[in-house]
Amino acid sequence: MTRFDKLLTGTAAATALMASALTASADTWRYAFEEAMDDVQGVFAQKFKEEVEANTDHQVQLFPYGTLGESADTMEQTQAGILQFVDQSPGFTGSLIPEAQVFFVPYLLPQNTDALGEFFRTSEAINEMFPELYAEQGLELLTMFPEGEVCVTTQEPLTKPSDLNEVKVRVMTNPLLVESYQAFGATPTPLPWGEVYGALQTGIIQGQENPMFWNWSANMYEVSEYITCIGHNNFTTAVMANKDFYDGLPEGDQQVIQSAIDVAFDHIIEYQQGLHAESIEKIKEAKPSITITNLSKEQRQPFIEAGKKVEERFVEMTGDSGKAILEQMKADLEAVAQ
Ligand code: 6CS
Repeated sequence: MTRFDKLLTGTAAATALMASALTASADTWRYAFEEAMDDVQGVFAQKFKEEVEANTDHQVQLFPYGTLGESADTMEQTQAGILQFVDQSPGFTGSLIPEAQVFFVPYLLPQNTDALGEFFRTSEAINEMFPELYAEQGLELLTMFPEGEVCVTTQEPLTKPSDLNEVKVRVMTNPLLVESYQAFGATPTPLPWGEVYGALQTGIIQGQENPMFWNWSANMYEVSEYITCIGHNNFTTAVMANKDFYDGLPEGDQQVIQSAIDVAFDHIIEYQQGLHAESIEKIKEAKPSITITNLSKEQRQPFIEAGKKVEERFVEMTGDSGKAILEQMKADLEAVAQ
């Protein structure tokens, strides 16, 4: 049984939202995210709420995953102005904003949380280029932040791309992630989150990828025998507001929102110190038979080679705009590395 078994879908989610919209006053801002209250996105959202409520007369009502449907539903609700804030990861934003798939170019991002924090704080691509692309979709991009190294769960050992031959690996609904797992030799299977546990349990898929905190908290270890970190990615997420709502706010409220985002950002970077290692310990304790492996530099090399094709595909898929973002991100990462 997962914590998400009570997922509301379709009509039920819409009814819940309507009911809450009717009871919420104009002073209440609604904020949906893709995880549970005590997961990374939930910890961020709680800090944001605390800051906003301490500094304005507004209340922030939080909607964790499972209360309003899938990521695609909460994005629609935000674009429609029913929700004021949403956390949606680029893994689900790929068809809306193709350039956001840059976060799935393998081996682009470093794994160190502090370096990533500095990158997201200072990056011109993140802070100047992406907001324009989100604005075109009616969204005010407030921040992006890392959620941890992504590792792959499977039923059999994974040390080289050929181990993924005929292995169905669930990916978020993002075309470039499909390209990545094809390049790695697997059979990628895009699915919304709510279908993943059941699909692993029934053997419809054999693997999936996620940060270690999520492999623990969403019980991915229960339906997997191996967890392998190949170093190919770090999970990125994005928090945004409905743009009309945001633009219509008094400057004072916009400033409170921006500083609440800054406080929550620092908090979430700090919160994640040691989280990957702690999650590994919890998984091993809950399931001693599981094998958790960090591939060596040599073992990663074939995955790195395969990943080069994916970067080329990203540029083909997104043209000059994607190429400019990719180049800027590389320059921003280089500046942080120095
Ligand atoms: O894999 C997913 O779909 C989910 N993974 C994380 C870490 N957060 C939310 C997302 O839906």
